Amino acid sequence: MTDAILEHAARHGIALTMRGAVAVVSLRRPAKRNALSDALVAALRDVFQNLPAAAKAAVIEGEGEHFCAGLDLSELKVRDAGEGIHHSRSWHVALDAVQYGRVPVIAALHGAVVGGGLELAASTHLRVAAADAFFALPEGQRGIFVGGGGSVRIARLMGVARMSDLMLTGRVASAGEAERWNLVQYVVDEGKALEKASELAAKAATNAPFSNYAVINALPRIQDMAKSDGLFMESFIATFASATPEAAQRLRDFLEKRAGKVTRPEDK
Ligand code: 1HE
Repeated sequence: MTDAILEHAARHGIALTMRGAVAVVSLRRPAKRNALSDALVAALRDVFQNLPAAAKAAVIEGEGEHFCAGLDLSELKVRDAGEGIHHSRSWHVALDAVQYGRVPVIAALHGAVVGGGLELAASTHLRVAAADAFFALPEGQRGIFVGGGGSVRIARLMGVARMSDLMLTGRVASAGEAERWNLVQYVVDEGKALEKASELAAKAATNAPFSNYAVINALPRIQDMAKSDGLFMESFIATFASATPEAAQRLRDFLEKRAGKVTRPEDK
């Protein structure tokens, strides 16, 4: 990660702070509710394509009262077909950089998680919502459609029927509904999402890097495959993982009683 990328990103509303092995990426345009301008989307791409080597996991959060109000509507204009496709594809590149990078990314959500903000959240690997988070897809009300990968990623998380409900009726989902719908994996008290996401990221950062890489890069691709292709691919990934020196060391550590055991959940 060069200083030039960081400075450029900071000018366009993206800040990066290292907290141990966790890169905290912050949307910093609170006056515009962290609306995603074209420059901010490009900065997000640059930051995730160039995370510092010391980063073993990342958190993405939004400054101010809301995680993200989605596409910056002040930049929305009538585009010809070519321009429109390039615009949508630029989001796909940026959000692919979040999803298919080297490290797991955890979203800390609060307030509005709307439109492109929800598409961004869906490109991360785990989502933590504060109790005040709310989720909506107001594209239909604005006369547009999801263009940042939502028709694939959001639909896969919550299902087409629920996504259609949000888009057709303007329904706004609460944090509790989002958890029941599989959109978020954790709900915490208001003001606690960043803390919880950082704690989870710090845990993920202790896994073997190749295992994390396989979870974030192989799992979603295997879901896209036919069952027998997926099973075949799984055998390859499992073999690569267990052939790493790190796997050999970690297995020895367990067998020689130097590694932690799996323990019961605290609430049981
Ligand atoms: C914005 C945006 C924005 C706020 N683009 N400027 N997204 C939406 O349709 C959501 C539109 N926003 C809202 O519904 C609300 O702003 C919120 C629920 C997110 C927040 O409400 P609130 O009361 O805290 O803030 P506010 O007073 O509405 O907004 C504060 C300022 O941010 C105001 O500007 P100001 O100059 O008057 O101070 C708003 O205009 C500005 N602002 N949201 C631009 N989105 C790849 S395709 C993705 C397609 C989509 O994302 S569609 C969904 C777009």
